[in-house]
Amino acid sequence: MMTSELVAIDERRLLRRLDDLAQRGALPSGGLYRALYTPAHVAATELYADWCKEAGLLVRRDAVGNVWGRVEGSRGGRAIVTGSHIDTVRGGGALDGALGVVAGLEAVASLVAQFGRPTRILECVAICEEEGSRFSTNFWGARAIADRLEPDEAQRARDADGITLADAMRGVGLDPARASQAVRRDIDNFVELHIEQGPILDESNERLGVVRTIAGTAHLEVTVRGQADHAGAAAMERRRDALLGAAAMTLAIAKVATDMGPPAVATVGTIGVEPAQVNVVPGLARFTVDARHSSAALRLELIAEIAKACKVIGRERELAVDVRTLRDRPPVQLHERTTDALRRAARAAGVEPREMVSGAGHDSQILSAAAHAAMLFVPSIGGRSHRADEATAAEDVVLGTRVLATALRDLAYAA
Ligand code: HGY
Ligand code: MN
Ligand code: MN
Repeated sequence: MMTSELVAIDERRLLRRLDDLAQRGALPSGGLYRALYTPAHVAATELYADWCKEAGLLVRRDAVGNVWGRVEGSRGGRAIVTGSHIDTVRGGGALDGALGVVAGLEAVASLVAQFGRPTRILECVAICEEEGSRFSTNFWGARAIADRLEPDEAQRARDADGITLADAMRGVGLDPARASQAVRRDIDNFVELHIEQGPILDESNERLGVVRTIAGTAHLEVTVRGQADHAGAAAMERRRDALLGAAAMTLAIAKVATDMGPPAVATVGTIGVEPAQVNVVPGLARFTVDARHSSAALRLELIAEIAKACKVIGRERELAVDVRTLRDRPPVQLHERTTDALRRAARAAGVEPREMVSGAGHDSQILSAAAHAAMLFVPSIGGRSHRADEATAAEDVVLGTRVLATALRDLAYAA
């Protein structure tokens, strides 16, 4: 370990770049949307690549479009990596993912400028996709790195217009047949700075958190089948309205999570009906459920209770109910010794970081299968995230970046 002084960074450059990145994908109605392989996404990754070049890093776009900036270490070995995702949710804010992308680069650039070549390979990365906001898949970038892509996934995943992920890749000059070449087996540590996205740090007036556990997430698709009917001629008591059933299920799902208590959460985020006509009783309703818990056992119980509640309502209303699992990611514990590097760096700033559970999903949860992963949180004002007014105080953005840089110095410049 080197000196315990906090690493200096270029604060103005960091904040300006966060603003610049937020212009890529800015929506006229407020907020931003950088969906994988769209022009806004390409513009953001090109900007990031330019900044990496400016810092004198070796820049590379991998087989799925993750962009890496690298400095070789004098002793080689396995790499020390920092970064986050450059895509956003629809109408998202300027920091979810972007903070870890811009701060990661700032940390690496500052270290190289001040301390020269590290002993270990040091890299920053803009991960191409994490949010699942365009295609029927998520964590595409991190899963490619961690060798967790499914066979033919790029051919199967589609966006709302029916465009396959494979075609979208071709559209930006990537070959879907080569996606597996993005795998990295030589990463030692992955350290990610991220906004908390919840209210805990902000409400307790704490400035830094380290993540011990990332909650597991299940995405379910529930299909409810009743009977389409005439909206004028079918009497209310004779109907088998699929949407009314789905509405009752939505309320029941929220109750299951509420009754289980924190940190159980369950969200119905999308719903559609067929035939979707103003004067037809819906014969089919289909909705998604996002269910999360940080305990492996309680998460399974939550999922089972949700499925049971839907089935019970289906029986009561004479509706057929099918519950399908779209994706299922168990909770993940982050790496203790790598987290220690963050704890030491936070203490160098005079801050005892809070030990936290993340309800939000992160690239680190995927990369922890391929590397020793650790995460640092800075406060989200009002706990706001996945919305346009997501914000973190500038001094916390700066503090988080300096602590990240200090932890990376600890890891990458060790004798
Ligand atoms: O869904 C999540 O938790 C993440 O923001 N993608
Ligand atoms: Mn997000
Ligand atoms: Mn994120």
